[in-house]
Amino acid sequence: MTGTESWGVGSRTLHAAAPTGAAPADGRGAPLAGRTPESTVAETQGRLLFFTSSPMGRMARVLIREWALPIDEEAVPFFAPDPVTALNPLGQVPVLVERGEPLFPTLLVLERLWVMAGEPAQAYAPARERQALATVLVAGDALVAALYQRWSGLERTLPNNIGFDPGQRNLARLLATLDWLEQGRLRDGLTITGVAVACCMLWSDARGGPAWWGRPRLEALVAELSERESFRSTAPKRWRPGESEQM
Ligand SMILES: N[C@@H](CCC(=O)N[C@@H](CS)C(=O)NCC(=O)O)C(=O)O
Repeated sequence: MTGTESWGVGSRTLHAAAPTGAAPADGRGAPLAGRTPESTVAETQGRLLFFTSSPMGRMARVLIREWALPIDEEAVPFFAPDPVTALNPLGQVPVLVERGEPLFPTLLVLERLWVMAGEPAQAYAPARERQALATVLVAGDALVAALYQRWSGLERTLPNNIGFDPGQRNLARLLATLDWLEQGRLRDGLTITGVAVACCMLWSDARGGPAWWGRPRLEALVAELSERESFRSTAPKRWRPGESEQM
């Protein structure tokens, strides 16, 4: 299968315009300059592959909706490594496909969406914030890895030869990153880093992940962002191990 073909599975949704109407005066959520809902529909520039409840996929979907980007959203079934691996050797989502060229991992996808949106300064200042965004994404990997390990139910097959529990270490890494962000590394409003950390922690809540609250700036930011239509319309379903619903 090439990058330009469709899976024939999942659902596709085109987001033609920012769902909450006019952009705020501070430019948050501003659509592309000169773009109308009609022209956006006519000029679809790419497609985003994601798993329905994926936190990394949600980051991209939120930004597509906030910025009314001409990207077709295409859900692929969890867990479908083969078709995803045909595009991304890591077998992970999100993957942004433009003119048949797949783009990953998440950091590059989010930065590409920011460029497509006209590089809104309110959302991202790469020189100052790239380290924070990259660190949040690594912490998100740690969260996902810790919960996958827990849910797999796989038993120990050897004595512990490394002296620590990798799942616990991944969760500790995540929580230390949240402390680090809390020390003045989060801006108010819709920023890419804020969207990224909010998507991780809201996914964690929906999956019975670790307690992360008690960090006032982060709590306030997640509460504010989760009220936006872009977050409401992409919220992951609640899921616990053993439930039959798709993860
Ligand atoms: N480091 C990757 C992480 C992406 C990731 O973890 N995606 C998850 C869904 S949130 C996934 O595809 N999981 C399936 C797998 O790991 O095989 C990135 O930045 O894109």
